[in-house]
Amino acid sequence: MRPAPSLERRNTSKDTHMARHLITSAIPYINGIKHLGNLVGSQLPADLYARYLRQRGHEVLFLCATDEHGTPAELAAAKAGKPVAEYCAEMHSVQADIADGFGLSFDHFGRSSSPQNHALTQQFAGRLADMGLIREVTEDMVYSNADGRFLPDRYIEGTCPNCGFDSARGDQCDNCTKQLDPTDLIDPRSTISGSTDLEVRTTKHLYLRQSELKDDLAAWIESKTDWPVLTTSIAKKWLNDGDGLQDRGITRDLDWGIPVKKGDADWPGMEGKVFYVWFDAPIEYIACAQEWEAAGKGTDWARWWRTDKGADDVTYTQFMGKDNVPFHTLSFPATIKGTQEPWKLVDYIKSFNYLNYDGGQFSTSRGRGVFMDQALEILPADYWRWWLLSHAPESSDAEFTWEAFQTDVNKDLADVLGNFVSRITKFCRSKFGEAVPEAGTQGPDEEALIAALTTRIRAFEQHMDNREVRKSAAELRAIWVLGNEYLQEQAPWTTIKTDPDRAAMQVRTGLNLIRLYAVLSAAFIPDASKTMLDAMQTDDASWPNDVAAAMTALRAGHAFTVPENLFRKLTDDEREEWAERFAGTRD
Ligand code: B3M
Ligand code: ZN
Repeated sequence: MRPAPSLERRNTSKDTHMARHLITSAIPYINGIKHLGNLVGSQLPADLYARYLRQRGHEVLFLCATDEHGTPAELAAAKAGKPVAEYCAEMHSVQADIADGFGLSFDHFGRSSSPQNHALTQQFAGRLADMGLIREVTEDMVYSNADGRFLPDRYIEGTCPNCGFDSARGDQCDNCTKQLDPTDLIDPRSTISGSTDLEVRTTKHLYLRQSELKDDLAAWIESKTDWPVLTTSIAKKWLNDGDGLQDRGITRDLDWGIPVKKGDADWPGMEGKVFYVWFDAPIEYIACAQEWEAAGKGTDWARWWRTDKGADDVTYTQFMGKDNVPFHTLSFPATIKGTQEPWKLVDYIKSFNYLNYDGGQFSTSRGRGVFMDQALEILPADYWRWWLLSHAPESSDAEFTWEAFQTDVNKDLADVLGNFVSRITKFCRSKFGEAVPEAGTQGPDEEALIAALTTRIRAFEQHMDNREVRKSAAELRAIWVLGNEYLQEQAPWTTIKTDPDRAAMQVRTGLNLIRLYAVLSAAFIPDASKTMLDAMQTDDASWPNDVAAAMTALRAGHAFTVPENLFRKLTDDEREEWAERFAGTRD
């Protein structure tokens, strides 16, 4: 029997791939402006994916926030001579503005110090305690006589027992990434005063019994066969070493942070202590959705986060640098799983290697490399977005050099894409006027072009769906090149002398390519994409599911304008000036 017409319509007319995607980027520490290596390791690829999925018609919730607790915030505020809360509020708005400048399309940019995160973190801790997963440990902590206080992990530096690096922090060695306890360090010193007059005193702390969840977590990681090897190899390393799954202290002796409470209730013996920043930071992913709702930007946060409230059909992807992987593959899932409540677990963890700067590392303390605010001072966001994404450190570390940046920007953006747009529009204006010319019909060459485009666009979609950033960029570049090759071979400026109708058709094909490029490139270079659509005087940004149809979207007679140059070339002088400026002179 035929289905009822209404049902049939529902089944056929709707985009059958419509889905719901929750996307989070690792939340940047509040202590200062991030460099381009940080940007390409989390926020930028997350934005690329969010923009793409929205374009494909999916429902997306894209969240990020500032990570405001812990010693980095305290230290930075002290250096700035400001109360921590005031410092954090200021830096949050600085980071939000810069994110905006890069076109990061967060649905909400929250704060881990929000009331929502306070309540939720305390609620999680209380629930974990009820589940028997928290134990109170009386332990020996490092106390600094000179500073008159216990020193949290990050206030202690010393030599790494694992690799011998002489500036390992009390929580982790930046050189070999080993997670450490401060008492592991050789020759420890206070980073507040530099004092080595440290002693060990007794104090009480809460530990999350992650070890209880080891088998569950191991089976879960084992089931993630489609995750990047970088992600699963780090997770498995921690699981197999046992290292990542030792019970973790989740409280600290600090003033600034989320007070230790059992839900709403006081936690006897824990007065004056706060939760460890790595306990509350990932919980902010959830609290951020509550903040998003509280800000009136959406409704029903639970629909994204609670599998009993509709989140079971959400696909959740996290983006982060490799140093954050242990916390997202093991610690945070332990927090979630330990509650045995129906919280949404991550479905895919996309992690990145490091981007290095010109033969070394980016260095915040030495001002080495380009920081996000400086980048926007010297060039518009799209230049950076394109270069960083097309060089995303996926399979290995990558390196930023000014030579590569100049060469690639000039070639890909100015010569290939920009030049194409400018040649077609200017030629059309001079020979046919500022409207899509009517004459001529497409032939075998255009059919071949459409076939080649179709193949590449389908490959591009595949790479984007798989969150393969570099491959997507390479495919997009190849799609731009197809247009250039077509133009070069067809040479309408020659054709017009013998066959003006055919030249008109070639130009019409080129103008439609511009619109197509605007659509396909939008997630990478949103500003240029908008300029192209505006120049084509269309708001038809529909995805080219049918490439042949997309190539006739702009009909004969449709008016357009010649845009300003989309991208300019970077000069040798600029390259040299910038290389010198960002080489790193201590402030
Ligand atoms: N703030 C570290 C970082 O910015 C940390 C990430 C937290 S994600 C929950 O790399
Ligand atoms: Zn080390």
